[in-house]
Amino acid sequence: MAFGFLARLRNGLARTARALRDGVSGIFSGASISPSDLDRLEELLITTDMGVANATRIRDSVSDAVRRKRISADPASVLAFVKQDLSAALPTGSSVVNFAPSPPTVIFVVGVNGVGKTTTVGKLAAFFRSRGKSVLVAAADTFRAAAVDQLRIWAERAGTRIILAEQGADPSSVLHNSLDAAIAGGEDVVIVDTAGRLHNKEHLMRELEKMGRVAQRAVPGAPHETLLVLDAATGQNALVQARTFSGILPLTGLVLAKLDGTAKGGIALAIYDEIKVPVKFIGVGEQVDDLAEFFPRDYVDALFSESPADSGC
Ligand SMILES: Nc1nc2c(ncn2[C@@H]2O[C@H](COP(=O)(O)OP(=O)(O)OP(=O)(O)O)[C@@H](O)[C@H]2O)c(=O)[nH]1
Ligand SMILES: [Mg+2]
Repeated sequence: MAFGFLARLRNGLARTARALRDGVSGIFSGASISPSDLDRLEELLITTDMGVANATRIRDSVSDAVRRKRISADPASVLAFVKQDLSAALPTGSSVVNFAPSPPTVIFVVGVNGVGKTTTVGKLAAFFRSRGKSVLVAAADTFRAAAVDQLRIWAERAGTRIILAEQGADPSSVLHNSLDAAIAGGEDVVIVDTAGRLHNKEHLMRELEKMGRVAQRAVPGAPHETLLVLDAATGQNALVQARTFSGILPLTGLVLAKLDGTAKGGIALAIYDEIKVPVKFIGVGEQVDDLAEFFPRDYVDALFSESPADSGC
């Protein structure tokens, strides 16, 4: 691994961090703070997609802190204050993966088309492999022609077994075969790639429900995780998807993919506030190890760091 986890996270969030730093430097001159400065701060925070509630709370507490002379009006003090405010609102630990009491642990990876499901399945496979687990991936996206080949390449990269299917096969039968193979082979984790697009939303949801029943019959308590992948670059739209899916499927966690390509990294914080499902992983690139467990405090640190990209690394 070229970078340690924190450097990777900082690199992934560099665009958001830079937008915050440059924005705050452009607003606060160090002398005094006017109401319009506070409006601009609130707008800046909203552009990172951290949510209106967070942005308004921070505006008010910055205003209050300056009035009480607890902080001065220079950019560094304001940034440090905002960071502290956000950190205080977050839990310290990460939400860990729910492992089955006895293997295999079954993980469904769901989401609308193009958000990064298949890539996440590949990265998750490598993540569990690197922690000494044996992994089998199930190519249950039988809807899209190239999906199986794409997943096969990821399985090779991650060094895991894969159960393939013909295009158009029943996803539930692929799942069934995969679970049989995992039980017979004593695999620790089965990660199931699913289709993002079926004929319509009802069809997609029915298919996922059916897969849930098939998993439950084969392995007690399965699926142990149903992870919804969201494309961080879609900002508020990701929130809408999270609300829709969580109303239909019992989600156990979220994966925020493509954080590296966006200055809207605040979305992880808005999701924390609004959706009662924890973010468990974040995707910060297209390589096999560009996946990290989500630790909220580290995340906020990275949002306010001078990124490695800036220091020429
Ligand atoms: N920069 C970046 N690109 C990503 C990340 N995750 C996925 N991608 C890219 O996003 C595109 C779509 O990813 P897929 O994994 O195919 O998405 P999907 O949800 O499986 O798509 P469908 O199967 O068509 O629904 C690919 O070009 C990926 O390389 C990420 O964390 N960062
Ligand atoms: Mg896919």
